[in-house]
Amino acid sequence: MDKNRKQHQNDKIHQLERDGEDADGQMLTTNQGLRINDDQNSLKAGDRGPSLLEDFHLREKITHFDHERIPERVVHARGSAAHGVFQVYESMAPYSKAKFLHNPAVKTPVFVRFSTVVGSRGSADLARDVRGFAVKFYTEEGNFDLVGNNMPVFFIQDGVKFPDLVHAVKPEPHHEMPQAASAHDTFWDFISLMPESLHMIMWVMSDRAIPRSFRMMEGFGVHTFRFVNEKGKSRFVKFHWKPLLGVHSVVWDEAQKISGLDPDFHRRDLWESIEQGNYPEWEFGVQMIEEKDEDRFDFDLLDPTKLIPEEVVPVKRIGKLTLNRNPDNFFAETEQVAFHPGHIVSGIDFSNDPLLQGRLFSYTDTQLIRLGGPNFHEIPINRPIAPVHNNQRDGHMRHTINHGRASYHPNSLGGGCPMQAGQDMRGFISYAERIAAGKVRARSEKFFDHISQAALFWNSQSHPEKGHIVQALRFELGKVEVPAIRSRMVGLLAQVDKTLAGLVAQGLGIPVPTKIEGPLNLSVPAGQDPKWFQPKPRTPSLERSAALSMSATVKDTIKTRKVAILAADGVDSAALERMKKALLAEGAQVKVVAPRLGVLRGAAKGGEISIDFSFLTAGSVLFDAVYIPGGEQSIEVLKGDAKALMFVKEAYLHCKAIAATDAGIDLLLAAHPAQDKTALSHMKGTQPDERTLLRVDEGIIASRSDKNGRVAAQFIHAIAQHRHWVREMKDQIPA
Ligand code: HDE
Repeated sequence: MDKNRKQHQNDKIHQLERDGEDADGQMLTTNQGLRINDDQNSLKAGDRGPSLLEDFHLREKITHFDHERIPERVVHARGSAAHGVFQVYESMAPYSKAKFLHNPAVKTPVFVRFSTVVGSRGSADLARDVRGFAVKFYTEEGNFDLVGNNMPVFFIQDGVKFPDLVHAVKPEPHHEMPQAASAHDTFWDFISLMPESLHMIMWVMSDRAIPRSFRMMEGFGVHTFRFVNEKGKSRFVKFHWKPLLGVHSVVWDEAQKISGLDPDFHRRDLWESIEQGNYPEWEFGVQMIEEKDEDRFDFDLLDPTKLIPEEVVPVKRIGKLTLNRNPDNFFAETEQVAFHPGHIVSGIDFSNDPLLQGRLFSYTDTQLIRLGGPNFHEIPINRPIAPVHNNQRDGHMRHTINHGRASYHPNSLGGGCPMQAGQDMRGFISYAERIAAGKVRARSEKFFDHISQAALFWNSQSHPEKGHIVQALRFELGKVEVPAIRSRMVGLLAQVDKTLAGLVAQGLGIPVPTKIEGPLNLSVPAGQDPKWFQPKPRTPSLERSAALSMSATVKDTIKTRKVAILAADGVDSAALERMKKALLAEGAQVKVVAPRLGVLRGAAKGGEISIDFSFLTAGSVLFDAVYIPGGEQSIEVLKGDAKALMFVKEAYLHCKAIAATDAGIDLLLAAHPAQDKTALSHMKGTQPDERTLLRVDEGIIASRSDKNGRVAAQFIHAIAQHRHWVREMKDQIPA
């Protein structure tokens, strides 16, 4: 067993190992355990004859192969997962009787699956999309699944609209295009008729939809849940995951290029980080609301298109999630894991959010078709570590061999077992919410303000973030073919913000409609006649919320960031090694990229450097920053290499930190977009005061005489800022 696995044993891992298989030193057998003598030739009548039906090995092998696939998830098909642990910081017993939230010494095993929503199983990781963030806690009192997303709100308010939403966003049914993209007519047709989607649309059009890494995104339970304590007191609760590395994203141009260069970018990042011991971490946060305060908000707590601003109810950080072990087998674990928002433990309960209520039906139902029957809870990854005893029996692929005659309750033949657990024995009791209502198909009128929080999100974004939202909408609506859909959508955006709508309209070359084209979606306020619904005008009670912008996120670390060092034969190997050492000391990863693979000869005697990637196998979009060491000969080669020039140019246009020393500055100049050349040209061939060369605010750190090693320190600071958007204002040239 490797070190990583030994170090991170927990109750779930022990349990999984009972089903593990290891072929080291073993003989090849059939599924019946018969040793196979020849796996190269089928059984034939003569060496040129037809194959014989008798060949049970051939038939078994091919039949199994023919049945290897199961239906992919109808949504969230593309995913990646890891094992880990959760530990609470301090006992939450005053709020929840859930035992796994009581003892800070207890490490609860978890399995976490991240996903995109729209694309199929083989689609690219960097699609513009919501990311699933599903956590299965294997608690000693049963499994608790927190099946959330990386955005705190959702497109729709009621589960009954989910099939419509998914049909609209999936590839169009007549020609199955486009794959893993919302930029097409059916999606925007639906959205433009569903004003309740507007808040979520702002999130999906923001850079949150193209994360830098799963390790650098937030997670949200989305719906309001309940905490219930030992005394039966209930509080409403919203769940949050806060990444310790901060929330960071790539830019759209980059996302599209990553999808070509490495469609597994997020999957690889998660896998490699765990293999390298850089365990991804999140803090678990809760916003708790007293029952008596349920109506104090200007939106309904049951409405999943609204969030509770952190300024209004702060997020209390109550524990930490650490992912420390990759799965052994993708299919057995990541593909077969079955999450369900209805898997809860005593101390946690549901609210009446109509979207959550719809989900409570859907997830078991979907596993029946996807995993083939009602025994999916017996698949190793889904099995709780808490004991399971009940009178459910049989069905496809039953593993458990239940002993005894009695499979019913009450019984006397089995001594009345298994017994119901009283409250004092931690039997689950649903929260006894009082409900006095008529049975109606309706939603509360408080759900109808679709604009205020969309505007709150927009107003809370930094200038560059706003620019990216405008560009995303221009891109998405630009791909729409029916002009009326574009126009209707711009009309809705105008309800959120006139400037936003104006900028999008300008990119599309259309006017902003003066009034919303009706009728939009039909909706029925409680107790009233059905009517065509128009969004209520916005009534914001809060203008801005800092937590909604990524600009104020963690920016004091370069841990796990990937830095490319560009070099060719004759590179200043001493400078290269010096920079590499400084970056590694801060926890970054450093890769040498050169015109070819193999080993480089350094300028100094004896300096040999191994190359990690050639310009053919890597692009700047796979890195967070670039360093160009000097060495006249190396720089001459790189200047003549179109791919090396493109590498630097792209890194510049994607606003990444770039450092160059000595002759390295000449490559930077050669690759630099034309209009900025004047700003940099004073560096060429002169020895000016170093201060003028350190353009730290723009993330460009260049020096022809780095005697005191200032470049490394400044470069590290610049990488930690993630991106230097100030450059974006100057340069609109796509790389
Ligand atoms: Fe899901 N969703 N969903 N969903 N969802 C599924 O379950 C569904 C919703 C989420 O990594 C499916 O096992 C309905 C909101 C995640 O395996 C399916 C509705 C949120 C995952 C399903 C919603 C989510 C799923 C597909 C509206 C964020 C991936 C396969 C009523 C809070 C879990 C499966 C994994 C998966 C149905 C809305 C998150 C079909 C009907 C809101 C992270 O059952």
